Amino acid sequence: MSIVLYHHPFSRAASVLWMLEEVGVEHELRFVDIMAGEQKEPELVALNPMGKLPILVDGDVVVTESAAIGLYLADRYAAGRLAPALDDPARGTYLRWSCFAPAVIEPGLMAKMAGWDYKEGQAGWGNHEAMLRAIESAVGEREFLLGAQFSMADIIFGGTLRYMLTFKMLEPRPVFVAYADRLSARPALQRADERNAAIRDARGLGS
Ligand SMILES: N[C@@H](CCC(=O)N[C@@H](CS)C(=O)NCC(=O)O)C(=O)O
Repeated sequence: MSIVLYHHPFSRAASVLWMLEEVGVEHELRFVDIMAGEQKEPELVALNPMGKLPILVDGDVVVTESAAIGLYLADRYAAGRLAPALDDPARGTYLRWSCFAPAVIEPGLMAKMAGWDYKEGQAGWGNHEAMLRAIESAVGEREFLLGAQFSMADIIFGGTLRYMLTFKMLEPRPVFVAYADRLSARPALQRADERNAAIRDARGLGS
């Protein structure tokens, strides 16, 4: 099997499992005990100098950064289905919100939660209320980010939103919750959740 995901169910690798389920490509999971610090072992640092999960290895290709893993998988194995074609104008919206999640939502919510002092004009994530309005504009009036068509951008962006809502890092505005509910209905997400829970239980990791 050529695709290997270094995985722990309490890490962003849990969302990559959802990506793999949506893409429908064969893969192997390799458990990394992040609580014991295995991600800092030389073998893994050789793959990801950050010493972090997730790491996806596909033959000779190593991809880290959850968003990059999703974009890679969609382009390589689900082009035209989970990723708009290179000449499809929808690709602009697709890339826009795929990058917005790690570049704006994640640091923006972390900054808010940790009470960071920063200049909105200099920090890439900017103003908190503007970020919330941007999220609303993305999902408020359409089923998925591209309209009726679900795409990898929904896993990258929506996966972040779901996580932030679950851990109460994002205020539960009705349109955010409704979008997260639409994502929760995806069979591939339900399969991924079940597999993550089974690994958690088998390893006695608690919830
Ligand atoms: N920007 C990275 C973040 C990766 C990350 O922070 N991973 C966490 C788990 S979700 C991790 O490995 N933490 C363990 C550590 O830093 O030692 C991504 O999106 O993949």
